Formats: sequence, structure tokens, C-alpha cells
Amino acid sequence: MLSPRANLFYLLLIAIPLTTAKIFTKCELAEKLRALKAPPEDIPTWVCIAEHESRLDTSAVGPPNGDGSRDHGLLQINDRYWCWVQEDGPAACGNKCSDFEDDDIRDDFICARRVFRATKRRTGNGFTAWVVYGQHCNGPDVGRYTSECSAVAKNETTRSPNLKFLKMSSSSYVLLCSLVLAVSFLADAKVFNKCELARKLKSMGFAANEVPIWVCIAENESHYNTAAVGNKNTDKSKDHGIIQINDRYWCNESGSAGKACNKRCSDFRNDDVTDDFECARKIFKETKRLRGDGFAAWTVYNQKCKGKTGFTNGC
Ligand SMILES: [Ca+2]
Ligand SMILES: [Ca+2]
Repeated sequence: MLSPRANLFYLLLIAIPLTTAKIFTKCELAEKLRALKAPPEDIPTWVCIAEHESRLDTSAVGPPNGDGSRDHGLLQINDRYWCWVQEDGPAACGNKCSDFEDDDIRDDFICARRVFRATKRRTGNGFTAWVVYGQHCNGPDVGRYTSECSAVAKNETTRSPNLKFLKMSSSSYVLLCSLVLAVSFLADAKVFNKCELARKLKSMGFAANEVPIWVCIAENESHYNTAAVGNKNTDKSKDHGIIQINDRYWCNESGSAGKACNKRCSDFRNDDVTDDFECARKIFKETKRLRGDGFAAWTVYNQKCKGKTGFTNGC
């Protein structure tokens, strides 16, 4: 057990990330979504959804749904599939649910886009993943949610620290200690931007004409999120990290390093992508030998990246 002083240290350490919540104004959120490259025509709809889902409060956690799952944060992302509450739970976005309760909505929005795309494939309209969309945000007048926003939004409202946190029972404290581990683990994750990844791959000696293809694959597989974990594949395997390396052949999901790349899959979910791309090279080589084109190992390649040699133009 930790000494009282160490306890206090950990409490202070994690009090900051766990209790920094924020209430956006509509215009501030619109501005932020623009910066996150949301399609401009979709921004009023996202703001409307956030308004009705969470009252624009990043720390919102919904009451249990009918299936016992809960929704988290500004965009009320559901913990049944998309984020994990317990470490061995499913997490299609690769995030811990509390990541969606802090004041940084970048990861929330990356996940929301993933929810959007998955829903769009099923229903034709990605916004229908949010119940409030049909109730409030589907009309022609949705533009009113951002109509008063012109210049840069101001008046941020930041919540004061949540004092409830200090009145925990000891069982919550045990939970909290395990969260410390989870937080420090996830702090190693990183979301690259396109050009940053292109530079990284060049520095690793990838050929200039292949770099754009690798970057395109990373964008479409993980949105450059090194912590991404895919949904279970039909063979029950999962894909890990920025380039979504499959755990059936290439890395060990539990225990020590192993399989063809001699790695633990968690090695592919930290912020150092060197080993990921070294393994990807191996996958590429093996796939090339078997199928003629190494990139064919990634399904997004044929759909989105084949021939996209201009993908990193401007970097
Ligand atoms: Ca977040
Ligand atoms: Ca790695």
C-alpha cells in the first residue's frame, strides 16, 4: 500500500486530468469543431447534438441506459462499444470513457466521427447514432444553433474542481489507484497530424513514393490515433494502434512479446510508432510475397489509398 504522502501525491497528480471539465458556449464549440476539421455544413448539427446531449458540459455522464451502458461527455459517447470503463471491456475508439469527460474534446470528436461513419454505413445518416438528432437537430432550421457566432468565441466557462472527488470511499480509492495506472498508460498515446507522420516515416527510411500511401492508410485506419483499438474482426482478432496491426499473427495481446513481430500489442498503442512501422514493414513484405502488393494487407488501401501518391502534398 502506498504511504499517505504517496497517496496525496497520486491524488494531486490525477486530480488535474480527472476533474478538469468545461462547459462550452455554442460558438466556442463551433470554433473548436472548425479547428478539428469538421465539415462546415455539419457544425450546427454537432453543436445541436452536444447542446441536447450534454448541455455542452464535457463532464456529463448519463444515467444508465436500458442495457446498463452509460454515455460520456460532451457528445455522450456510449460505453457499450466505444470506450472502456473496465480495462478488458470493448473499446472501438481505443479510449477510456473518462477521456471523454475532460476538457479536451479532440479525442471525443475523433471517436464521434468513428461512431458517425459506422452508423452511416448502417443507416445512411451517421447522426442518427444520437437519439436527440431526430428529435431536435434534423430540421432545416438547425443553423440557428450557430447563427449568432461570428468572430472567435469568447467567455469560456471552466468548472471549478469537483470536490466530490475528495469524499471517496476506500473502494472508490482502490478503483482510483487502478485508474492512475490506466491514466499513465494512456498518457503515452498520441494523435499525429498528417505531416508529422510523413516526416516520421521519411526519417525511418520509407521510400518517398510510399510515404503518402502509409499516411493515407494510417488516416483511414486510426485517424492517426496511436491508442486506437479496432472492433473485433470476424475471427475475433483485433487491430492495434496507428496502423492497426492485427493480433492474430503479429503481436501478443496478453502476456509477453510474441508472434511474427515479437511484440506485445500494447507496444502498438503507445506514442512511439517506430516499432509499429517496423512491424508494418514486415507485414508489407510478407503480403507482397503472397499477393504481389504489400499494401493489400490493409483493407482501406484498395478502398481509399491506392494510387494516392499526392496524399501528403504540401507537407
Ligand atoms: Ca477528451
Ligand atoms: Ca509503439
